[in-house]
Amino acid sequence: MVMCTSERTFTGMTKNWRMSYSAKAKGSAMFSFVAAGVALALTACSSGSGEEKNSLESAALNNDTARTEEVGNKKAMQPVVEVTIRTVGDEKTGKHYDTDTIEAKAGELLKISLVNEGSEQSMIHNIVFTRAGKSTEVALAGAKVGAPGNYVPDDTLRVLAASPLALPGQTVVLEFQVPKEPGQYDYVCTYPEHYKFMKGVLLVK
Ligand SMILES: [Cu+2]
Repeated sequence: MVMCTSERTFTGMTKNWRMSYSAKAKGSAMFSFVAAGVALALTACSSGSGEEKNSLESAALNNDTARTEEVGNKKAMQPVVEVTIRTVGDEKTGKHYDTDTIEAKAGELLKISLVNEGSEQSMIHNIVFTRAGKSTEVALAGAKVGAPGNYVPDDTLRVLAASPLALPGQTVVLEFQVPKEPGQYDYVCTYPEHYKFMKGVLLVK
């Protein structure tokens, strides 16, 4: 497929774009970008090879292929890095995360599994990633939001990503894209008063 050189280039560009987008919007909106990219790539290729394919039909026919490629390329081009963090301790022994530093590469997809190993009823935790030095402010704002808002303020300037609440014995998962700017970020549990003990640093390199 010598004549499809442009397809390869174009598809590559589309995939990168989709990936940077995927952290914010999973699902159909994202997939439509992929489908559009495939349609355009096929059109570009067809015009070179002389085949006459309707680009929309091609997109429809290749939906499954695109999805497979999407999964395949996601693995090949931007793996999801999985990290497990446990919350240990209780009111008496002191509650904390089992790690106070997470290292990540700029822009990578991070899948955090938060395992709540607490047993007391008040051992309700989450993990919220914030801008550097903003974890206490975010936690205090979260406490005001209260249970209806999962103790997370609606603040996209300071909050990078937030997990659901994990009750004692539960595990919750948070997947997000690490900031592209290397540097230090914070994470904290925003359940009331927990920020004093449950916090750490996300080092992006
Ligand atoms: Cu907590």
